[in-house]
Amino acid sequence: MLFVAVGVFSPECRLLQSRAANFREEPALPWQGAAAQIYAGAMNEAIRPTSEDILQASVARQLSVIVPTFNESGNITALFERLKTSLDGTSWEVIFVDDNSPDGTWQAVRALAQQDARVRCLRRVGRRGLSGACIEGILASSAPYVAVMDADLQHDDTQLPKMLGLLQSGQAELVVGSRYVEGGSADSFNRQRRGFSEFATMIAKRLLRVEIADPMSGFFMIRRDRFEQIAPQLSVHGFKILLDIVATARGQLRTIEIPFTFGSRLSGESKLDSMVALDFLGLILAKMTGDAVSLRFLMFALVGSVGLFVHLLTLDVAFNVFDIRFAEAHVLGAVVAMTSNFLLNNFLTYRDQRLRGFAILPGLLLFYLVCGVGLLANIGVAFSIYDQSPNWWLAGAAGALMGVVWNYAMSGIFVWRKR
Ligand SMILES: Nc1nc2c(ncn2[C@@H]2O[C@H](COP(=O)(O)OP(=O)(O)O)[C@@H](O)[C@H]2O)c(=O)[nH]1
Ligand SMILES: [Mg+2]
Repeated sequence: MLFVAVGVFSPECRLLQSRAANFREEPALPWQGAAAQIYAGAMNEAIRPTSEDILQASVARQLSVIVPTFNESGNITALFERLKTSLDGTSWEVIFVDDNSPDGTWQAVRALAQQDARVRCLRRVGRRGLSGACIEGILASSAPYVAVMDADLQHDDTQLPKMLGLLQSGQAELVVGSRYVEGGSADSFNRQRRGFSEFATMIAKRLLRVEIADPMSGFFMIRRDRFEQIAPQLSVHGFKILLDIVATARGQLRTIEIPFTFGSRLSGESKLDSMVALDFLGLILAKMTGDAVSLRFLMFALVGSVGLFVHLLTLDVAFNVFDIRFAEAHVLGAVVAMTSNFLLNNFLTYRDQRLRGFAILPGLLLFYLVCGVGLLANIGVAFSIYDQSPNWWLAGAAGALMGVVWNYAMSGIFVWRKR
């Protein structure tokens, strides 16, 4: 009912209103006019809007601010207070997208949302990832302009009105808060972080032909219609959503960068660890190959080659040092290699869906099973190719490829399945 009330009284429903008006003016049959009045009367009774409803419906939200959070409970209220001040006079909302933070960030957000309707909480369970959180938050909102910013007050909220003005006036479709244009700075970075950030920016610019100075920024505002166009091609993995947006748009997004000073974190810790470099590499690879090459598959194959080395090493030690019979030493080598592959994949390839605690044991047993069947697939393909043309390396390589693809596909489904 609430939806109907809002719909009938919202400006977007002009079509509905004018149809209703026509209907009243030109009844096709004599009884229709009266019936329409009775019907409208009953409707009005049921959905009679309060003056507050009408006020809310007529003020269309201009800006949705999306804030991805993970363990940021100490920053929520402070950020909201800052937004209230800097966005005074604008119709806005803030959507916190929380990945079920152990520190209860989502509870802090819900408590705030109970007090102020401008606050919304999107709690995601069983998922992690900054880019995915931002994409879902943007797609769950409806204002014509959307901003993305950190929860920790490192991004300068006082720039938001200026960013909005640039979009509303049509001068830009994307406005980026930049640390690397004149007037901007990232003084709070330590040397190592600054080095990585600058190196990654240089690589991104060269390889993806991204023109802007700070494609790694996490602070930007974009027109909703432009975002919705490119959203289906964006990666939900990783941390670099702005880089993904700009690379995917291939220069078709009118962009303005405005300087800001990247501040210090108010409370909590940075979530970006050294693995960000891997994510970055994955995004570059995916964008350069039109999403044909997945970093996950490459990692899986790489871990597989490490496994071959581990297998041979174990076989060598068992057979030559401990005098274990060849068949047993070979089986031992296979089990050790599968175990180390499982651990490496759990730590690197699937670190965003990492199995922890008790889940590790069933995961490992399933991995053995998947690899066992993979070995049969490997042998089957190799034999059938060798039957047709006795070319040992072609048959061997085809068998090995079959094994890797099988193991990758099946362990993605059964071992590290998304929960
Ligand atoms: N929803 C969600 N938010 C995340 C995740 N990782 C980081 N964030 C949030 O993304 C923002 C940027 O992360 P932060 O640790 O501040 O990175 P830094 O500013 O580069 O050190 C912060 O608001 C984090 O709470 C995640 O996996 N899921
Ligand atoms: Mg931050």
